[in-house]
Amino acid sequence: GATVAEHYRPRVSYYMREQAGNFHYGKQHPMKPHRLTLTNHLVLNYGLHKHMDVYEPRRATEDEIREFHAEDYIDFLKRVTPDNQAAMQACFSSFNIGDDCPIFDGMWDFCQIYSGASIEAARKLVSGAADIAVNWMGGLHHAKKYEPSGFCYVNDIVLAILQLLRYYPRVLYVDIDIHHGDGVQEAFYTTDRVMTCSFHKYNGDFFPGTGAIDEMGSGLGKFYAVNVPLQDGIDDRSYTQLFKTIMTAVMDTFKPGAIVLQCGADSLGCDRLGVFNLSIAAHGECVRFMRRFGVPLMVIGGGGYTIRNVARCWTYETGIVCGAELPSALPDTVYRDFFAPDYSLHPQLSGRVVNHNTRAYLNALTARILEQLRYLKG
Ligand code: VJV
Ligand code: CA
Ligand code: ZN
Repeated sequence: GATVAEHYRPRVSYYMREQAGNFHYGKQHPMKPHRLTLTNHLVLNYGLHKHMDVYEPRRATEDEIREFHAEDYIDFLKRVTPDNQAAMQACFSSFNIGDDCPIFDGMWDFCQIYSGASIEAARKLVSGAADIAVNWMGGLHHAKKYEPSGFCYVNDIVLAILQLLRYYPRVLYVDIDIHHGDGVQEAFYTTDRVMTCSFHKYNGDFFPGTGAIDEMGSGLGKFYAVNVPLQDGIDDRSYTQLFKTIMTAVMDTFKPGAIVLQCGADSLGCDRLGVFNLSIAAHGECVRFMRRFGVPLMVIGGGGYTIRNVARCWTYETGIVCGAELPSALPDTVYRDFFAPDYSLHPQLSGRVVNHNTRAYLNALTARILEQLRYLKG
């Protein structure tokens, strides 16, 4: 099991509902809620529940979801089913339903479950009863006020940040999913109370197509959106160095009262949809780095499509937030076969990936972002 390695022992709240792992987006769809079940089994069998308060959160209510989403979009989500979707789409507009965001059985229930957990996690931080709150079910950063997008229907992150803003003057959002955190950025684009900062693959074509470095916010929010566009194959050293340099400057200038960290695991090497080359150790190093600031921290999931690695990554990161050290040999679970042949928390990455982010590119990127942040000073 886990052994405690650090002196700093934050109070950690962990949100999970067993049912969440049983939803299906559809055969062949890359988003697999089963990764949540795998994660949970590893977390429990490592004994990490002894280091946290584990909660089975309630569902978000319609009123709570209305704090961000439009009434008729919510009506649509609530009422549409695989059987009535043709008729529903004829009377409502189609709301961007399609291959990426299919109508599946229990979809609204799934939305209420993952969003309820993020809202509760945020309230737990506000109440002061936890220093860190973890919800691997959440992190669905693409959902918009009026429509679903990129596997995301309800934007639990926006809902959680709205809760945090009731108490904290400034909230920092950090997104290490390989995709741009467009839904969260858009929701807070014109305010200086939320800084959004996304690291992502960007070439104008990779989904969702936004997140260029010159998207910086507008009105009062000008300079409060930070975008870090990256190319294929970024490796551990480049990424962690870039992340730490930028986050140090962000923390120093923005001074948030709370941090929301979206930990999409599709930035890992070997991800089914991803093109980066990060190890679980490097991904986790970003979590460790944000934890060190000692600011109330919400840690949420997101993408991740090679599900054996998603479960490994989020388990490792659950250990990190607890300050626990996990032995590399995975504990036995009923899902042991997923982790063959190595049965290790830290599988070997493929050594054959080329890093298309040159030193010169990364240096120029860093310089531009540090310059953007200088406008916030004073
Ligand atoms: O690239 C796209 C959009 C298309 C249109 C729809 N087709 C299916 C794919 C191309 C332009 N969408 C992305 C969405 C990525 C969402 C990432 C979500 C997150 O990780 O950031 C947060 C949770 C995309 N990439 C790959 C796929 N869609 C994809 C979707 C499928 C699929 C295979 C690939 C949907 C159904 C099936 N296969 C059967
Ligand atoms: Ca991102
Ligand atoms: Zn993603």
